[in-house]
Amino acid sequence: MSKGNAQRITSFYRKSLTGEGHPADQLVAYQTSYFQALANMDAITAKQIIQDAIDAKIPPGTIMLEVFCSVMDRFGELQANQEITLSEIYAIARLGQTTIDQLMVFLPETRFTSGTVVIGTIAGDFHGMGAKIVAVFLRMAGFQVYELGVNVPSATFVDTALEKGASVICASTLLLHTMDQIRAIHDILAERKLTDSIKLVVGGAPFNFDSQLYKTVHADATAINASDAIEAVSQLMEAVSHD
Ligand code: B12
Repeated sequence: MSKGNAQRITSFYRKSLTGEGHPADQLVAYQTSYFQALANMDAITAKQIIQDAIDAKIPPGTIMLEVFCSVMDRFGELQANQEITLSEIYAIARLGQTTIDQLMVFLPETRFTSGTVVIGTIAGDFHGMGAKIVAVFLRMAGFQVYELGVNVPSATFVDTALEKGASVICASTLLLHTMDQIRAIHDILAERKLTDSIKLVVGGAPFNFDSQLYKTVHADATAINASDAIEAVSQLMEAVSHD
């Protein structure tokens, strides 16, 4: 992919996905009511709030990142402070999954012209929503994306990338103790002399808490959310095509 092409894809989709210019207080109102609906395990109200935000012409990508993801982060804080139980988080995550499905309909994929990507959540980790949203955004940006799901062994990322002709592996983890598995993807790539032809992008909560952590696991890049993931993947696709 040419440099101009990568930049065009990135700037176009960033704009259409995140819809710059929506008043912060409008988003805060949706965040507050959506948070409340999930906390009450009220699926009907949660669905209605998301529909209201769509009807108010807030771009679905913005709703996904600024309402859904922000609210899940807030539940993460409550979990860390032990103000909410794991079984409650589990039930809330199930409701969250229906929100992803509700919004995905409004985030259609584009014809594949940007390159091929393999994505999954690393072995030992069953947090699957982040990788799923990144996959949706990458498809919108024209990437062909192979989703491996959760609890994926490091070697499977590499084997699938080779099989599908992918130039980028996207590995997600939300747990700190799975860092070795992420690093193992790089080690397998290095062992097979593939580091020039297949690049590694990592993401998830630990990488968002520490922006330099990706270097420790020898990844090529990280991105804090699905919108920024488009840019990171586009740049690496370009690097591969120029090598
Ligand atoms: C929901 C949730 C769960 C659900 C998951 C359900 C599911 N189907 O996914 C359940 C209840 C199962 C769960 C279980 C556990 N959880 Co949990 N969980 C969460 C919570 C609250 C939200 C995660 C989430 O889905 N967020 C919404 C998604 C969309 O956001 P995201 O994943 O961050 O993804 C975005 C970005 O990070 C980025 N991104 C993500 N992946 C990638 C990949 C690439 C390549 C790129 C570029 C970008 C990118 O883009 C995404 C979209 O914008 C987080 C809190 C948090 N702050 O993350 C804790 C959290 C991740 N969990 C935590 C823990 C401790 C656990 C358990 C160990 C608890 C336990 N005692 O058993 C277990 C682990 C189970 C396992 N082995 O996987 C901790 C992890 C702490 C740590 N340092 O390791 C957190 C941070 C909570 C906390 N603050 O303590 N959890």
